[in-house]
Amino acid sequence: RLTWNYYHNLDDIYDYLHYLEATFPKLCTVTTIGDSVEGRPIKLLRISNKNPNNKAVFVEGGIHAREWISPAAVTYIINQLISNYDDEPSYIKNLDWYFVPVLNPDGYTYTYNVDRLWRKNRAQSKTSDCVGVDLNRNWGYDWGSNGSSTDPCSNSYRGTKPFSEPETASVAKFFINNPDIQWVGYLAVHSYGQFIVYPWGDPNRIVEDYEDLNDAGIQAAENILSAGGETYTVGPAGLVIYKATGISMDWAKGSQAIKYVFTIELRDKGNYGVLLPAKYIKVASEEALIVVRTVAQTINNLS
Ligand code: 0X9
Ligand code: ZN
Repeated sequence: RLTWNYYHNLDDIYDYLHYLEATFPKLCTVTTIGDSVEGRPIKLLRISNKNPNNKAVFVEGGIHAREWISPAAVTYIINQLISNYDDEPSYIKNLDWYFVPVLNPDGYTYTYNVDRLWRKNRAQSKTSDCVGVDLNRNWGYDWGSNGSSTDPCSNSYRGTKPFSEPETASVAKFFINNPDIQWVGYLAVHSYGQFIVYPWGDPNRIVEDYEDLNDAGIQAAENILSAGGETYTVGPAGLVIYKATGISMDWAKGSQAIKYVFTIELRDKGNYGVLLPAKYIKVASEEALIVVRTVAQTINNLS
């Protein structure tokens, strides 16, 4: 129902999720965790064998509208896990997987139809004619300070308060409403730059289990290389990329105490940037899948 030869629109991505639920009803469940500013549903796919002991991993895609490789890679990962689920190793099947391929459906629709370089959501400001909040500056952990902007015209505008936006608030609400899910992983998929980074977004703070996260990140980057993929730089986000606050990954670690939390910046290193040609979807998505598998293996080795 989907292909990975070109970038699909939102309707095709959502149709694909419902196709999976209809085709694999024992494994796949689609829910709407909330609605965007413009009223589009934010859809979540759960893949689970319903083993009651399973721990869980959340995969967030499409928070930045113009990073089209992100929803493409997240749907690719879903497709790879589901198409041969029975033959997947136990490190995959012993986890429950929660995928949001497009956390910013308004922005994605806008970049698809109107302005290819749109990044933020489509919230109207009360104080400015500029549109949009950077949803990756709007989360309720370390919100504010100078890792984000107070200017509604900025591409890193943080919004008026933590979780001011329905897109980020929907994820927080989903976590609050499901206190029994035992989260062990949170992966945010972005482009570009070829990074595998972990908290914090603030370069002046060091995460306490730095070594565990770095080891897993290095292992993922090595696995990508030995599979013939590209070079990925591993490290703390604020140091190896730049300072950013109110990001989802920091909220997952700092507020939800999730152990394995990463942001992946997929291909490339700036030649095409967010305009990555469709012929690279499969190779870039395969690299994202390797990160997912490596994190799942790392989690499996814990217990
Ligand atoms: O700025 C962001 O939100 C991410 N980069 S992107 O080019 N995809 O917009 C980086 C988030 C990772 N965190 C930090 N760099 N601190
Ligand atoms: Zn991004």
